[in-house]
Amino acid sequence: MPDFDRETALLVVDLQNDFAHPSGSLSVKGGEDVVRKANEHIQAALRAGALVAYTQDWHPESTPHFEKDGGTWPVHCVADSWGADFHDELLVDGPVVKKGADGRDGYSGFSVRDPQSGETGETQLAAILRERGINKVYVCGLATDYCVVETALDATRLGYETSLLQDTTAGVNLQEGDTERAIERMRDAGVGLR
Ligand code: VGL
Ligand code: ZN
Repeated sequence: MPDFDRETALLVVDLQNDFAHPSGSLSVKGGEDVVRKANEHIQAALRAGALVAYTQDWHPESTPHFEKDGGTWPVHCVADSWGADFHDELLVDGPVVKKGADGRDGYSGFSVRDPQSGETGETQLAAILRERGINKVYVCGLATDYCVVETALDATRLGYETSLLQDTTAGVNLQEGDTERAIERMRDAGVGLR
């Protein structure tokens, strides 16, 4: 079990229907188990007075992120659609950061990127953690090989003592082994594996 206290945040990454529900457009295998396990951590975190912060992938209808517009992915997490909603079993009790609402995307919960210019910017997440005096974060959610890895790497870069809740995440695995490689990258960057 992670050690939660008032200076710790649990970051719950993208537990939205399109990733976590079996009929989501980018459904990740085991997504609903991740929701259930996340709920246990969320309850423990709240009991200990820790912050629980959530991210949502939040895309416009057209974006170079989507295959139909020249990118990689099937249409998913379009702003205000069912697919972008949190899975309805998820306990939501804390600040929510929507990534990409302005058409910029990127995988990390901390940063966004203009798909045309490549210019990067910050989301509200770092400010939320700063305001609460957070020094340690645990990361869980979907998907290990995209948004979870990038969020965890940014958290360590920003100086947070960062751990991945390894049984509370699952990967897309576009290529076989992507999840293992993502875990290697986190380990190499000093992210704790729990
Ligand atoms: C994600 C693929 C595309 C994620 C977001 O949340 O990991 N993956 N957009
Ligand atoms: Zn996306």
